Amino acid sequence: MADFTHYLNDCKFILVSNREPYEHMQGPHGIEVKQPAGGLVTALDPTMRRTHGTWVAWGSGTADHDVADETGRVAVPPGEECYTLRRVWLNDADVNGYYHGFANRALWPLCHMLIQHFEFRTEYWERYRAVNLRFAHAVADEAERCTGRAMAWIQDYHFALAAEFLRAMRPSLFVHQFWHIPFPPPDILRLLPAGTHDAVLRGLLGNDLLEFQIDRYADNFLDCVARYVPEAHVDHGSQTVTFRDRTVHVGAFPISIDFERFEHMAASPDSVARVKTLRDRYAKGTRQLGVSVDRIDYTKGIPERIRALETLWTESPELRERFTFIFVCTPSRTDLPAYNTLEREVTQSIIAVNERFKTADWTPIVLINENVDSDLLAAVYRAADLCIVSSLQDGMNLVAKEFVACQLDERGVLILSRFTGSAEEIDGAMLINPFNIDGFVSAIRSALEMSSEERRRRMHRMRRLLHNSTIFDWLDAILERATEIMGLQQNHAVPV
Ligand code: ADQ
Repeated sequence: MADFTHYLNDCKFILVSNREPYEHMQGPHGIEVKQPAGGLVTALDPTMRRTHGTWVAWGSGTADHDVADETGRVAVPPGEECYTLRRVWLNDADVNGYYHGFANRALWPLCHMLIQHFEFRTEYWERYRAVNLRFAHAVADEAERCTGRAMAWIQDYHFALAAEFLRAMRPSLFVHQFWHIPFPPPDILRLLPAGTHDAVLRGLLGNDLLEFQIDRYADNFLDCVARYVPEAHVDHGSQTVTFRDRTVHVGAFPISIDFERFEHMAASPDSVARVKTLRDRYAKGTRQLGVSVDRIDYTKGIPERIRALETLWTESPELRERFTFIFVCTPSRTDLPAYNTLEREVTQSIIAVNERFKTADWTPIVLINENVDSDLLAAVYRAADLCIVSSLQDGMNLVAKEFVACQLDERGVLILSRFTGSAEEIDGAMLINPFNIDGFVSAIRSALEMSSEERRRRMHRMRRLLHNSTIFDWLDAILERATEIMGLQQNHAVPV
């Protein structure tokens, strides 16, 4: 595992995210600790352990209060206690306004340019501001506790305003932020009311460095600043903004996965046995197996995918019984009506497709409507002949990269929406436009007909590329750039 401590010598590292790395829950036998399975926690937890930093996050667990001190601090990981988790407490109204409201009903659809889902309410915005301010206070307090330098690293669209608040509280603190989702062009951002879209931009300009997944999102951000923040000066060439006598750096840092971990999971004896079972059941003889994996979210192009499969089996009856599709999807954001409606629609349309085409020994779509553990996911990816990622917009999309990592036999074809960040990085996938159903269908058909040599050639190319572009390379590139800018700032600091 890569070591990043040299970037953080004598510098306190404060990480800020909405979700916490450890959640304490009331269980039937007392307090239990849960660690979310996400790639970000897996990548950052070892760095936090080695640097003894502080992770500031929403204390969402039912027993979080019971184990934290009066400021919300608790030492983690349980039993090892090498870094501090500082919990920020949110009540139901906070969660409703800040998280479900402004973050997920306003910013999420706007950034994905799916404006039919966009909903702005003043109360959401006010809660979002209040919660961002509360997080900024917690971070400033953590920075105050150290004598030397400190670096705060903010994650994502939940905290568009935190950097500006922090800058006012602790002007010397180095602050940077990774924006995991797309950033929209000016005409979309301005659907937020006047005074709000420019406040979001000014908030983000509180950072010293702002990291996006790809250059296109960074360019959109710079275009928005040029248009809506008159006092800022944008230099597209150097990707910098001069604002209030400071330089804000902007750049592209494509996130990735722990490639070797997925490779190892796919290669394990358990996985080999599961691959055999899956292929015996769904891909015997000349039958092929497709897969998709996602949270049920309107950005992921799930209805479009079902429609493409239905059209394929309608127009090419010879492919019935020759191609089975495993649909792994997990409900998400179930507190929002749009997500509940989508989940119902997805289930109903899969049932309808199966009713229409199924035969005595063939079910076209196998629905796994739950969260699957990553060992099983690795086996499903390895067993598949093709994987479909059909997002209408997606910051990066890690499923595409996980599929490639698990394709040890280099048999699979990746059908990838051109509207994902991954599509701009990975060379070797079949790119589709999920809005163009006919083009989508013909891509699936071509993938099914693709020769094994062509599949191997494409997959080999993608595997080679992603081997050298892992989540650790991502972290390394960001910390290297951040410390470089920090060094530049120190060299230019005027002695007082
Ligand atoms: P997401 O929108 O959640 O992430 P994605 O990048 O695909 O999208 O990551 C989803 C993760 O959840 C993957 O690791 C996947 O394996 C897992 N997952 C999904 N469904 C699952 C299931 N049913 N069972 C088990 N695991 C499942 C946001 C942005 C993305 C960006 C990431 C990281 O929207 O564009 O790539 O953050 O920056």
